[in-house]
Amino acid sequence: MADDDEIILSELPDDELVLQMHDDLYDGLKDEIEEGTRILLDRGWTPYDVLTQALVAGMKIVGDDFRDGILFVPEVLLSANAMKTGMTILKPLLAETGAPRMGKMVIGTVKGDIHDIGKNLVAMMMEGAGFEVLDLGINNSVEKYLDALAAEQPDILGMSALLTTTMPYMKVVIDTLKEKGMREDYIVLVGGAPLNEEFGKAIGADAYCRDAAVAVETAKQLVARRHNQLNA
Ligand code: B1M
Repeated sequence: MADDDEIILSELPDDELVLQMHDDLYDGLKDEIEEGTRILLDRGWTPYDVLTQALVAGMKIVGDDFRDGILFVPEVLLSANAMKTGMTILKPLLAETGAPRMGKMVIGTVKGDIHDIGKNLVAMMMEGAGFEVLDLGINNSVEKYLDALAAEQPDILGMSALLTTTMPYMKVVIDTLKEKGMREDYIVLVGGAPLNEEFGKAIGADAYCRDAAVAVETAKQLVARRHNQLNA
């Protein structure tokens, strides 16, 4: 029998369940995040709403308290793992939209940086929008990006950086593409919390993407523009 004060997630109304999931994410409770994610989906929530309202919004609270020195790396790692459990459930559903093939993207987090939640989210949403995505993971050197570009010939190169110390590496990659005369072969999109529009322009990217939804919209627009130019 359950303790008197044990919270039964399935008995909570939607708004309270979402708040409880924020708490559970904060506490790094993987099983509860998995259960909450499934409950919301069973109640007819779209995968996108579960992702943004329950998981991403919860991770924002974790991020704020990490910044303010209230949470530390081990706790944030647990939250990140709980978040990934929820994302694993949502991934096939987001990819299942039956959208027509839009193009191909190679994406990875830059060298020196191991943050991958935002990058994974972008990859998931791009797949959901009909893009084929090759995810290079974290800590990618310029050589790794170049090898993947040569092997995959994508329309888009996506790079993610979450640290002010690693974001300049994006310029190293773009400059190398320029040196090799390959820059115009790809649309280069960049993103990550410390970046902004100005930085994206300064390093020579085609666009800075504030979030995963913007990444999808920008990718669609730039790929369409490129196809029109090639067919003109
Ligand atoms: Co780190 N960390 N962390 N961390 N961490 C930040 C980034 C930080 C801002 C926290 C803080 O102090 N406020 C800070 C960076 C400060 C700075 O440089 N300005 C920081 C630090 C300092 C560090 C360490 C140095 C801590 C230490 O060891 N002392 C260390 C660095 C390790 C390394 O990389 N070498 C470190 C480690 C970690 C963990 C391992 C504990 C964990 C990562 C786990 C993982 O990713 N598997 C972690 C986490 C979780 C965070 C925070 C709390 C959350 C990041 C996250 O997942 N956000 C973060 C605080 C914050 O960002 N406010 C922080 C949720 C995610 C959905 O958002 O990643 O922004 P985000 O992605 C968004 C957009 O940015 C955009 O779309 C995404 C979805 O909408 N986007 C793209 C991202 N990439 C894109 C690529 C695109 C397009 C859009 O390509 C086209």
